[in-house]
Amino acid sequence: MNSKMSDRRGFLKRSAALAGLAAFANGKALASVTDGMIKGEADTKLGVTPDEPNINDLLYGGRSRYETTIRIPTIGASVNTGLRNLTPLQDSIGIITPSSYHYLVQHDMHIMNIDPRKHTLIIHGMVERPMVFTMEEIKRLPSVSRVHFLECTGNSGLAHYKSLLADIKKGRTDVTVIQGVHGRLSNSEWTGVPLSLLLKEVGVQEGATWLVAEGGDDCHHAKSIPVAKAMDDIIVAYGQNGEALRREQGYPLRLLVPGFQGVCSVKCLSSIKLVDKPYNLQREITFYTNLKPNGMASRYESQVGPKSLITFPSDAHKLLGRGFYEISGVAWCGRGAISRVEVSTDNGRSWKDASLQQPVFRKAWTRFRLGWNWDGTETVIMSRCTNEYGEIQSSMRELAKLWGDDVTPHIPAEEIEHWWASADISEFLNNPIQPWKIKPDGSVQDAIYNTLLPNPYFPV
Ligand SMILES: Nc1nc2c(c(=O)[nH]1)N[C@H]1C(S)=C(S)[C@@H](COP(=O)(O)O)O[C@H]1N2
Ligand SMILES: [Mo]
Repeated sequence: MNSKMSDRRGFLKRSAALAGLAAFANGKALASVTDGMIKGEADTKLGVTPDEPNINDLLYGGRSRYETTIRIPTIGASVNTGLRNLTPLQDSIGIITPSSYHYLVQHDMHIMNIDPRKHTLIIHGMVERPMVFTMEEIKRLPSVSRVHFLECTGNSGLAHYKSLLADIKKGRTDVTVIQGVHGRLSNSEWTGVPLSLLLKEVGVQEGATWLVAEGGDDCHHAKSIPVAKAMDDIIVAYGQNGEALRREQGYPLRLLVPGFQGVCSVKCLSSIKLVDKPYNLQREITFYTNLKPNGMASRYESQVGPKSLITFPSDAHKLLGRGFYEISGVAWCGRGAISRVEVSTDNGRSWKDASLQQPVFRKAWTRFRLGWNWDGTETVIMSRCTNEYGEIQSSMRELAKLWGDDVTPHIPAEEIEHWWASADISEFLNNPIQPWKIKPDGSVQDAIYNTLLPNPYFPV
C-alpha cells in the first residue's frame, strides 16, 4: 500500500467514526417506528451477526464498508468562496456517475433544502401568458429521461494543476490529477420536462431570443441562455439516476443544458425570464471568460469540445507489474455523439481504435476500452476522441496555438514537470489530451507537459 492509500484510510476511519454517531442518533429517532420489528434478542435468534446491516440501514441502501471512495473536497485555497466536491473518476465504472459521486459546484457556502410543496417556477418577461408552476404541476406534464454529462467550465483548467501542486506542497495527500484537475465532471440520467414544452405553454413573444434562468438558492445564481438552445434540448429536471435530484444537485428542480458548460445548468430553478439580449451577468463577464493576449475576452462560448480521459490506469493507480491490463476511460462532447476513440500506448507514435460501449448517447459519456500488454518499461499512454462531425480532440499545445496563448514554459528545463507554474494558457472549456506516464515501478504520473513541449508526434 502506498502512502497516499494509507493516509486516505486514516481519514476514512475518522469520518467513519462520525458517520457511526449519526447512525446512532438516527436509530434512536426511528426506534419507535420499528419497535417490535427487531429487538436485540430477535437479532441473536435470527443469527444476525454484528456486521449485518440493521433495519434502519436497509430503509435507504448503503454501500459495502469495503468501498471507501469519496468525493474529495475542493483543492486549492479559495475554499470559502463556495463549496466544491470532486467526482472520483479513477473509480468510475460504466457510464453513470452514482448521485453520491456527482461533483458539486455551489457558488456560496450553503446547500439549500427546499420544500418541494412550496417551490415554484415562474416564467415571465417577453411571453404571452406569464405562468407560475408548482412542482406537482410540472410533474403532470410529458417528461423525458436522457443521459447527459455535466462539466464545469473550469474543469481541467491550468489553475487546478497549480492548486494541486500547492496543496501537495502543504502536505495534502488525498489529491490526484484525475480527481483534482478533471473531477468537475459527471454523467447522469436526467428526467424532467423539455423546456420547449413550457415555453410553448407561455407563448414566447417575437424578438425574445434569450432567457435568463435564476436559482432560488442564497447566491441567486443566474445565467443568460439562447432561446434556440431551449427549443432544442434543455430539460427542466427533477429526476437524477432514477430518483429525485440530490440536494447538492439543486433539489427539487434544475435546468440541465446538454453539452453546454456546467454554469448554464441553473440549480434550484425558480425563474425564467424571456428577454431580447444576453444580460452580461456576473458569471458571464467576471468569470468563465477567457482573456486573450489582445486584451479581448471570449464570452458566451458554451459548448464543450470533444474530450476524452483514460480513467484506468491514471495517477490514482499503481500497476502490479508487466502483463495484461484493460485501458478504460470516458469520452464526451457537447456537440453530437462520440464516433471514435483512439488510444496510444507509445507516447503518441501510434494509435489503436478502442471499443465503444453501446448504446452511444449524444452529449453523454461513452465508455471506451482497449486491451494492453504492458512490457514493464516506461511509456506514456493517452486517448483522443472524434465526434460524429469529425471534430477531433487536440493536445494542449495545439489548443494553446489555436487560442493564441503563450505556451512557453518560462522555467528551467529540470523543473519542466511543473511547467504549469508559469505557462499562460486559457483556463476555460479546456479539452486537451491527458497523457499518463507509466513508470517501470508501475506508478502513474500526469504527463501533460509532454504535449506542451514540441513533440515530433504532435505536429503543430
Ligand atoms: N443555483 C445554482 N446553480 C448553479 C450553480 C450554483 O452555484 N447555484 N453552480 C453552477 C456551476 S458553475 C456548475 S459547474 C453546475 C454544477 O452542478 P452540480 O453542483 O450539480 O454538479 O451548476 C451550476 N448551477
Ligand atoms: Mo462551474
